[in-house]
Amino acid sequence: LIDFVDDLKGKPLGPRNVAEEEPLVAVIMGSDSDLPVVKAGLQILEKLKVPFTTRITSAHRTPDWLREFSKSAGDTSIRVIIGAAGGAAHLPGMCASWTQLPVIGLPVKATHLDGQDSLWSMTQMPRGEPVATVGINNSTNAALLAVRIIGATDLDVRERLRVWMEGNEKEVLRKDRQLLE
Ligand code: RP5
Repeated sequence: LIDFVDDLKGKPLGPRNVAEEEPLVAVIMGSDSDLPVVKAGLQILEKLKVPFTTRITSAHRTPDWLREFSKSAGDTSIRVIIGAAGGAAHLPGMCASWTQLPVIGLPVKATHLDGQDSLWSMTQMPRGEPVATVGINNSTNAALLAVRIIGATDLDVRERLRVWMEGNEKEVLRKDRQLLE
């Protein structure tokens, strides 16, 4: 990837609705054992300068805490929630039932079923309670989807994403040309 931060130099930044330090994305997970998977997504949020917060809110071990967090998230600076979980993976679905914020489900490969259990669980939400689920362990896409949702109304974030995508395109084209050498 190109250093997209360099590409942004000299470009004006648009006004922000929320102070830089206030999190726009909450990344919640069922266990600290999910962290290694979540990490790539956090790096994306860091790169694109989207402030985030991370919490451990297990649907089964700390149900009251998950409920409290989910019910109050909408009263804070948070605009999108990424819910990472393995196994039964009820976390993002339960979270979605307690908030009107968009919830992105990140299925984590944590059991002998290789994350398929979590993927299926997250996608089988009942009508009226959507969870936007990404691929197994794909925290990069979970973060990028969160960035897109924020970027729908935050032109500053959208511009950073555009530059980042341009960098990806250049990189793939560079590899394509390398094949001919
Ligand atoms: C889920 O169970 C967590 O999200 C994690 O992916 C999985 C295993 O948790 P640990 O037993 O490693 O804490 O709730």
